[in-house]
Amino acid sequence: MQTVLRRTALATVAALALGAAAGAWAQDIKPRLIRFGYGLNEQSNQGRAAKVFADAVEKGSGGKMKVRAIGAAALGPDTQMQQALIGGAQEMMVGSTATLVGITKEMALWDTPFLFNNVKEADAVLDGPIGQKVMDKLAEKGLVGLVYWENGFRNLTNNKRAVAKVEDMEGIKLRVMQNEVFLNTFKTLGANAIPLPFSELFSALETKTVDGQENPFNTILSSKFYEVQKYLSVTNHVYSPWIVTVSKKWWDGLSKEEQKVLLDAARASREFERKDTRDEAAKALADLKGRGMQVNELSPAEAARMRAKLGAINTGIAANIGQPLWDETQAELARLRGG
Ligand code: TF8
Repeated sequence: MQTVLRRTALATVAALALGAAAGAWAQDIKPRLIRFGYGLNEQSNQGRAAKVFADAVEKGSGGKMKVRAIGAAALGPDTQMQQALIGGAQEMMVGSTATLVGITKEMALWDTPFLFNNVKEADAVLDGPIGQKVMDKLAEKGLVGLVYWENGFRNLTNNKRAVAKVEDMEGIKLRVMQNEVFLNTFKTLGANAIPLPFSELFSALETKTVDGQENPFNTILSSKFYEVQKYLSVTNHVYSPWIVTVSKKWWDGLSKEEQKVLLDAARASREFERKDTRDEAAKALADLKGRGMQVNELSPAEAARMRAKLGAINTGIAANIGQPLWDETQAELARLRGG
């Protein structure tokens, strides 16, 4: 009797499991239209990777899920798209982690000047438990983070003078991202820091509302900043990630299958994007010189002085994101550096 009962129970469990699996296949990928917004133009590294993501989603869903990638901030600057995602009016976007700091304070970790020495460290931390922990914080605010892409190491351009030492920053009207850490960083360096959305940057440079800006080589090239900027100083002062995010309101209504299609496609796009960005960055400097930019490096001594001056910023970041997260990151970096 016991055995019979047990057998029946097992058979029932098996039947239920089979039924659930069959049901999952039959109904769990629906036709979906996904508006995926981003700020750079289609010819940028961001635009190329958005297309790779769109293709991967289409393929992974057997053509049912369609991504409409919309660039050049046509759906608004980062902060506006973030609100649209939170409200459920837009499904997805990719943008700077820096513009998310007002929503999720832990994102400020990535704005720490000179946090990573190289892309290997950046990949390890961003794709590891610390990166995940910071990304998971978004859920409380109505966003789901899928993956980090590379924006890259940021460098300074301006129209006033070649910046070879901290003192050269004095009085330069510098556009910064809309975030306290960037504002403080460049105030500390003596610049007149002015927060502006990226979508307004080219015209602000053109009309001389600001003298300069800072972004990776790729963006200086793809956004044609070389047309309106003379000096390029290789400062590598911070590594900026991009982050692919989803409206949580919309995400919660997706099946597990659909969520997996998006996550798999996001991971594939990350692999493509980082390689593409690094390949482009390696050639971009020569290209920018060829287009007439005057490029200078910082001597190791001047770079060290700049770093030391920015040390003060770190205390504020640690306090903001919480000392435990700061300490955990420093420990992880020490481990990666073999310390
Ligand atoms: C910046 C960022 C931009 C990104 C992009 C629009 O300077 O580096 O590249 O926000 O997603 O604003």
